[in-house]
Amino acid sequence: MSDSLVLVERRGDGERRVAWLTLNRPKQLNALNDALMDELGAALRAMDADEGVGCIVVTGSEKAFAAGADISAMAKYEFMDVYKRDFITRNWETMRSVRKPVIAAVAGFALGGGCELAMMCDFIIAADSARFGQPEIKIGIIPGAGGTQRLPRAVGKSKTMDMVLTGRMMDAAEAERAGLVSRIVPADRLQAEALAAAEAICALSGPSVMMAKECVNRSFEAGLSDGLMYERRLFHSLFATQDQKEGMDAFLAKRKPSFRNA
Ligand code: DAK
Repeated sequence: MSDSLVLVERRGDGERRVAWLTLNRPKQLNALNDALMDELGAALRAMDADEGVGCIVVTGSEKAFAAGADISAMAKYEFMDVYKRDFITRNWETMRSVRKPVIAAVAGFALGGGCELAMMCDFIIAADSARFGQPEIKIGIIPGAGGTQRLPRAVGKSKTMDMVLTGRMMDAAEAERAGLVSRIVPADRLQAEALAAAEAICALSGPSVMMAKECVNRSFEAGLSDGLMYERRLFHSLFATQDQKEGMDAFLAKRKPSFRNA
């Protein structure tokens, strides 16, 4: 097994391929330390810039997507250590700047920073073995990578309060009912299903995929009128692309489109 904390592969057969990023600290249940987050950030930046990549999948092991930030690394920190060094904000925020779609393929534990990392991705495909939670309260802290902000946007206030204040876990079925995950698949099908979803995205027009992601993300930042205007302007701009002509011509000619990402 490689020493890398994040394994980077390219999967799929299409012209644009899937970047497959596997968190690789299995003995520590993929506890997220600074070195791992540095590697993940570097891989995300590289794959986002790679013209041959159309979609990114982030995954972990069968037992854990990630069981949270590394408690052994955090245990000794004082307030001034974390405040002055802007504790782990530096490498955690990379995910927010990725423009290509990122799918979290989650099996096993996604806890604390692991749940927050999954929520930073564009959508979550969960194995039936997945368990989500924000248990930080049990070790005397609170979620620090967006859990108190992204979880209520996904599942509402009541369930977020329940999760954050009691630290309990929810299983995949509850997570799907609550809207945290987009779909559940049998654990032994997780990789195949995530790859199929990512390949389907790779086959589409890259610019329209990126604009769709931008617009949905905008809905979390802007009021409705501004969000609608943002969508309208990007929608209009797609009529300047070759791929819009190709997509519509192909539909009318009853053939498969051949997108050029232009
Ligand atoms: N950190 C370090 N090591 C961990 C770990 C973690 N979060 N989770 C598990 N491990 C290690 C265990 O210590 C154990 O190591 P050894 O004893 O074998 O050396 C090994 O992984 C296997 O774990 P267990 O023996 O405990 O396995 P079990 O199946 O019995 O239990 C478990 C699995 C997931 C229920 C349990 O390991 C557990 O409760 N883990 C801790 C979960 C947790 O509290 N997570 C939240 C951590 S706090 C921020 C960004 C992020 C954060 C904060 C700020 N900024 C951007 C500012 C995030 C904070 C957190 O995530």
